[in-house]
Amino acid sequence: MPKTVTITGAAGQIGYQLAFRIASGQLLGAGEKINLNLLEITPALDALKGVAMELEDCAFEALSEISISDDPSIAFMDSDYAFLVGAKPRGPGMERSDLLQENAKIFSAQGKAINENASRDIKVLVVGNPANTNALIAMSNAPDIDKSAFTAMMRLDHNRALAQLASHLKCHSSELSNMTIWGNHSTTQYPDVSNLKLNGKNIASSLDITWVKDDFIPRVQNRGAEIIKARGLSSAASAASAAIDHMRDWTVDTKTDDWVSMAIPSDGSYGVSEGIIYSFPVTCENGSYSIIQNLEIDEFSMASMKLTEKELLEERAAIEELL
Ligand code: NAX
Repeated sequence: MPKTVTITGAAGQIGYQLAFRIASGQLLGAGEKINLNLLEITPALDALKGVAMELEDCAFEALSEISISDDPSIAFMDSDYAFLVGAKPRGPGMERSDLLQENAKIFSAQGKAINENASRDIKVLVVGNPANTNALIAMSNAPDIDKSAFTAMMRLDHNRALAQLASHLKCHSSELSNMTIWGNHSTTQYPDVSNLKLNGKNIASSLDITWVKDDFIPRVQNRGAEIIKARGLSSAASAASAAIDHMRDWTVDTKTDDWVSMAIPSDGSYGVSEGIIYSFPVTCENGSYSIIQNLEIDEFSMASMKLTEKELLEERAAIEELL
């Protein structure tokens, strides 16, 4: 039986990358057949039709069927993997609270459609911003689906941090491990190198702390803006790549001697308020993730983790009535 993969906002920048990479087998392997359900808003349906035509023209071995729709109940029908990418961007003069409200409407409708139509074992990754709070809204509107099915993307931040560290340490990012992004996918996120290893050896104490605090952390926090400045458009290929990394690691196991950063419903670990979608270091096994426990948290880290938690609590308060 083919697995069903849903992509929302599939005619957008990230969706256009994601659909082709998934259809070519980069999520589940080329031998695993998939159906692609693509969702867009009505005015983008013509563009979406073009995306579907191009997907057909690739004659991908793994791709069985493509469905395009502007109806979430069709797009989430029997969905096993859902990438929630489509979101309302911040328009001119729009306050952050307006942005939260506008997106809350989209993600509550999609949460309901997931609840009514998707596979009970669905895995949901929210990419559309504000991703963590959008995931919280979708989760709250899908009471029949296990809460652990709802996650938000921090993997781009995680990968960006590894790339910056590799460049600074003059090594390859694959030689680095045990780095964490805590909190919200926003400029308050906390990239934490307290446990960083190079080829399995802890190197945190030998890092230049001034570089970490004054260069590395702000650079990772603001990398999205740096890309926009250079490209004139926001990150798209790197975001799609990170989305596949996130979902594939969640489905297949992660390396046992490392961890990844995923925004997941907080269970209160490390004193983080329960329920908010907060990024933790996790390992994945048999399709489930678990938070790495008992890491030592110093004063600087705790203050940074609290700051990003505060922002998520404020976001939750702004859309409380939709939960
Ligand atoms: P685009 O504007 O290129 O594409 C978004 C697409 O979503 C559009 O085609 C739009 O028609 C569609 N859409 C809007 N509302 C929809 C709805 N209710 N149902 C279905 N489709 C809908 O944006 P793109 O560059 O692809 O970015 C998509 C989202 O990812 C944005 O919210 C962006 O901020 C967010 N990002 C999140 C990242 C993360 O790490 N979590 C990083 C990359 C990216 O900035």
